[in-house]
Amino acid sequence: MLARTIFTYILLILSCVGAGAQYITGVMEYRPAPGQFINSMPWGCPVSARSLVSGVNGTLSLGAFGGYVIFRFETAVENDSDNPFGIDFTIFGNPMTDWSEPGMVWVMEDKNENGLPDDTWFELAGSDYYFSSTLKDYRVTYTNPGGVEASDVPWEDHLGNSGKIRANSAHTQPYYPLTDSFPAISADGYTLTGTLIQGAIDVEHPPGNKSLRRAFGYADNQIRGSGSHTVPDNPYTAEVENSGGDAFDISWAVDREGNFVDLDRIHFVKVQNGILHEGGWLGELSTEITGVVDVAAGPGLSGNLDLLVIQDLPLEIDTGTIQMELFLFHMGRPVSLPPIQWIVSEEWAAVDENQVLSLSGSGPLTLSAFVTGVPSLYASVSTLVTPGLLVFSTAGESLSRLSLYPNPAREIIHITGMKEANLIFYDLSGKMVRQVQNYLAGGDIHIHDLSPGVYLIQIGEGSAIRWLKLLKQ
Ligand SMILES: [Ca+2]
Ligand SMILES: [Ca+2]
Ligand SMILES: [Ca+2]
Ligand SMILES: [Ca+2]
Repeated sequence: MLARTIFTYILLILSCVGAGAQYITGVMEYRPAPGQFINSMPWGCPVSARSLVSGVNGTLSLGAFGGYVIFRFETAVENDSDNPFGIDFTIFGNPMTDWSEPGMVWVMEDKNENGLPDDTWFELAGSDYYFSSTLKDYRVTYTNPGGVEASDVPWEDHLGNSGKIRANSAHTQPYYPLTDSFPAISADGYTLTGTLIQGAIDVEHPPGNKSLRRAFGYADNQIRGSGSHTVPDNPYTAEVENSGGDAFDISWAVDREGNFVDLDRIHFVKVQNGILHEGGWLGELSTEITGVVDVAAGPGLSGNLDLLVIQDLPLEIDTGTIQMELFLFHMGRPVSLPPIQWIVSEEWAAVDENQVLSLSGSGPLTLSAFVTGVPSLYASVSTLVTPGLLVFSTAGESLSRLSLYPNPAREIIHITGMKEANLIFYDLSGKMVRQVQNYLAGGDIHIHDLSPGVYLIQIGEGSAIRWLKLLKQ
């Protein structure tokens, strides 16, 4: 009877942890950056780091840029070429559609077999590793503002930029890691070093704030699926397959010079927030993770392994030419770029054979690229082109002093700064939602029937177009 009870108990444990799947077995270090979740449960205390052990439903925030956690697996995670899509482990976070908080991932093999992460870290090169905007060895120093309540935490980077991790009313505890919980962090200030990526972030249009998902290779980036934990997502498709979450291939590991290192196995993983950005009402961008699982070996799953990636354009651009950056990957490693065909949504935009974008007009713009002859290898980016120079109407009238008020607005707006003009309202997808003919400056424009959100108002026509941005509440 006792034997049977024990047997049932063991079966229960096995089914609870996913029939023998390997999860994190220990956390070696948790060194968060300041952030709205730090020093509070359940996301930002030392015990939060331990919540990652043995499953995928933990709660850990890394705070702002550079905050990190290091954990280990009991048995090495093998870089097994039989794994689905070449993927070796999956990290789960809490991203949402259009809200990613990308964390960089580093791996280490316990070469000297002492059970400690004192060997060499190798970065897993994700899609954004290759963008010119990515900065390696980026250093940020945070200063403790002190006090027993939330207040802004000043930061300074090694390039001379500075800013603050802003306190918000939803989180009232101090954001700087407190000495009682984090004795290894100086109570005055400390510096965190890592790889900084730019991301594609728009926090100027609440409530529709966006931090777009990176193509592949980052934590807290792809949402969770409903399949078995040990059967990974295919990171080379945008869709969520199998377990979802963020799939990682040890074969992406590079040394400091960016050369691939071909590791056979790893024991330690470091996840580190790679973004330094305010998230508007969502607070600073901070990577969260909830657990990590070793992928089950075994062939039998196939899928697309090629991916074309274009570096995101800023939300608004105003220059005449821009060097586009695009990369073709096979199993996450860049291959030489084959001939590319571009499709532009506006005839005033063109991309030449050196991937230089030229602009001779303004308005919403979408650019798509595909590998010549392979339309399924496809990527696209969107932006708004605004005239960077002072624009005059055909009558020589200056349009430089346009103003729109009130803004934000609910019911009625007014535009001044010109005599008479035709107005066209667009939503952010580029769809025309309203036209006003022969509008006289200062007159009422009723907007109560527009849905809340951001609109772009085109004022004038032809060579005299100017744009204003309206936030409808
Ligand atoms: Ca692999
Ligand atoms: Ca070691
Ligand atoms: Ca996928
Ligand atoms: Ca998150």
